[in-house]
Amino acid sequence: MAADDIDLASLSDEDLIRQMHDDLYDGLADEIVEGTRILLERGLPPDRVLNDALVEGMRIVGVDFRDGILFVPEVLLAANAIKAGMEVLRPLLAETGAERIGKVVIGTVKNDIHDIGKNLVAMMLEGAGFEVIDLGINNPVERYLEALEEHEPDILGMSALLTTTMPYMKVVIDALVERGIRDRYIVMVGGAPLNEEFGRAIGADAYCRDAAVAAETAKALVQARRAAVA
Ligand code: B1M
Repeated sequence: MAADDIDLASLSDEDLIRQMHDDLYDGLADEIVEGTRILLERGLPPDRVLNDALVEGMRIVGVDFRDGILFVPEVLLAANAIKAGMEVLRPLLAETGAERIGKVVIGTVKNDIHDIGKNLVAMMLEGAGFEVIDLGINNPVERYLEALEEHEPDILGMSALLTTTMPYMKVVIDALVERGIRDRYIVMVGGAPLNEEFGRAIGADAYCRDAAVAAETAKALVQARRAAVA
């Protein structure tokens, strides 16, 4: 049974989604897992559960975090709760019958520990048929370079959620240029404070506003590159 003895299974889809926003806000991971399972059992598509229940709930948390109503400890609990829900969705979002179509190295940049969006992007890329090497958070340029050398991916993906850390993406791209290896990789960037213009300005191949766009863009760019060398 959920918080305050609310029987989540008795709620309509809309009420359950609203309740999940509250539960995410309160950092109630068990309730988020239960709500996610109920919505899936009722036949809601995983991307709808993800966007309407989980990501929208986190957006609401973000607003109150910005306004000083919520603080880091509460937001950490909300982050744990959304991650618990994402784990239920993972096999559905990352499942693919398709052959591997390419390899991606992805990570959040140095001094940035936000990983929820990056994890979603990684899941959707797996679902689109990519092998994903996830470097986690707080990656210095050296870590990206090592991983590129070790894994020889088609794509380098970088995520940043802070206006103070997004410029670091250019540090990484400049390092690729300096070493004469920029053209070996498709560079994709994303994260809430970025936009198309920023992506262009730092020399990325693509800025992607969300995980679904990232998966589509990755497929299109890898196919275009293969076609160009064929
Ligand atoms: Co942070 N935080 N946070 N935070 N946090 C933001 C980003 C902030 C906007 C909140 C706010 O003020 N409204 C603000 C940044 C302001 C700014 O830079 N202008 C902020 C701040 C200030 C901070 C701290 C500095 C707070 C402090 O300590 N005083 C601190 C910094 C820590 C650090 O990194 N050094 C901090 C800490 C934290 C927590 C640890 C508490 C927690 C992170 C937990 C975790 O990730 N494990 C946290 C959280 C959760 C948030 C908010 C509330 C939610 C972020 C999130 O997960 N969104 C966030 C507010 C917000 O963004 N509205 C906020 C859900 C996720 C699905 O979306 O990450 O945007 P998002 O990812 C999307 C797209 O952006 C895109 O696809 C994803 C899925 O569709 N995408 C890509 C992302 N990466 C991509 C890569 C791609 C392609 C697409 O290609 C490679």
